[in-house]
Amino acid sequence: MTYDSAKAQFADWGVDAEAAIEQLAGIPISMHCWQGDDVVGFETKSGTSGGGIQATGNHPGRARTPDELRADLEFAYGNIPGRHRLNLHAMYMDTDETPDRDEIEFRHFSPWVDWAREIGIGLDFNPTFFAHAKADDNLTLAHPDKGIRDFWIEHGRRTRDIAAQMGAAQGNACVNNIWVPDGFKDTPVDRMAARAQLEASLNDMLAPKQDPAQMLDAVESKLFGIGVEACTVGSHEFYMGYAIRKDTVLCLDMGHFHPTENIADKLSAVALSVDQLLLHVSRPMRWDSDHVILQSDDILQMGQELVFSGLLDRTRIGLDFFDATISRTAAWVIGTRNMQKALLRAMLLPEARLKQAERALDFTTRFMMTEELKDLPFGAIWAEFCTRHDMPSGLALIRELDSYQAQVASRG
Ligand code: RNT
Ligand code: ZN
Repeated sequence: MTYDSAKAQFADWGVDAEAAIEQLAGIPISMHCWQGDDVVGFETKSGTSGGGIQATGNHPGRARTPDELRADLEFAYGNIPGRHRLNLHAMYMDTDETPDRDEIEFRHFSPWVDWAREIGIGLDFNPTFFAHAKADDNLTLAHPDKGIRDFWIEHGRRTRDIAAQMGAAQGNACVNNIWVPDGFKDTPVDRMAARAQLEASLNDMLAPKQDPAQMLDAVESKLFGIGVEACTVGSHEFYMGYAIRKDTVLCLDMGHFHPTENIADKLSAVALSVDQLLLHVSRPMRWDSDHVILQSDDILQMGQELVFSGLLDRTRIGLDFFDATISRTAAWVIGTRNMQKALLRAMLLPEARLKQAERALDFTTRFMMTEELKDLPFGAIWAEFCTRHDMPSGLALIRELDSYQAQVASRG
């Protein structure tokens, strides 16, 4: 199937494949640094995984240093069409110093900033409220001990400063996403105290004004995690309300809801109440297991909702998966490209005709169309998109991924 004949087939349905290719090129995906090293980070002072998140598997090639991680990222970006972003966690500092979390400064991240500028990507950022001795109770901002809370508030404030400096350096806002693990393994008797405490700590942390052109605060909810099965303090309702009242970005992680909930369905609902959204696109198999995203129905629906609900300009698309049983760089490349494919598939749908059928309550037409559209030659349009960006696809991509994995496999 040539591009021209594929394009003609889409044109029959009134779809402009050229326009879709152009639109997709303008959508950055914020790729998460932590897929490259199984969420370990580069702190020397403290750090074991924790907070109920853990990568499983021991595939060879884990990045052990910032230089290795950057090399892996460069390889990944080199096989993903378009210009993208890097979502960096505070535990990925690159410095000879050993600052604790409440001591970090911009300079501890400046190698990342210089590198991002050199290769032309934007940075997003995250405070790290896990993998630290002061988070061992799975309580941080909601901890009853003021000393512990103050430590984490200071950490959060510093990440906001760092994110703002990153945003200033790159000339666009760096999103600083707040996720805390706080919760209880067994049924608490004072949920209200914990939630009021989280609210008060967040207020303190967010009190210093930052320029929204430089950094944006986002808040990420969760349903439960390993070790916090009975109650997560920062639940969806908690952060939904918080984001509305405090005008922060609301982050929806696809793994942080009941497994049968449709996260794509939530976008239009929350977008009526919050201005900006952040996504952690993920694939929760049975729980928040952060499997690499596929072109599965959940992901395709996410892409379609972003396009059809007109939310692309106020949604930051971030990814959050980590799988250590397969090549980590292949996971990045295939996962990120799958997000792009989900968007492209949506852009290649005859949106107006589908919506028209639905408004006319002609569900038969909507049904016939959605099913017949699945047979259109999407792959030829995607291949053309890759070719125009000088990126491999199909067997050539697999050769690239295999050969890079072979190079890094000898890492100890
Ligand atoms: C944890 C959250 C959070 C983390 C990253 C590493 O459940 O999804 O986003 O995965 O911050
Ligand atoms: Zn997440």
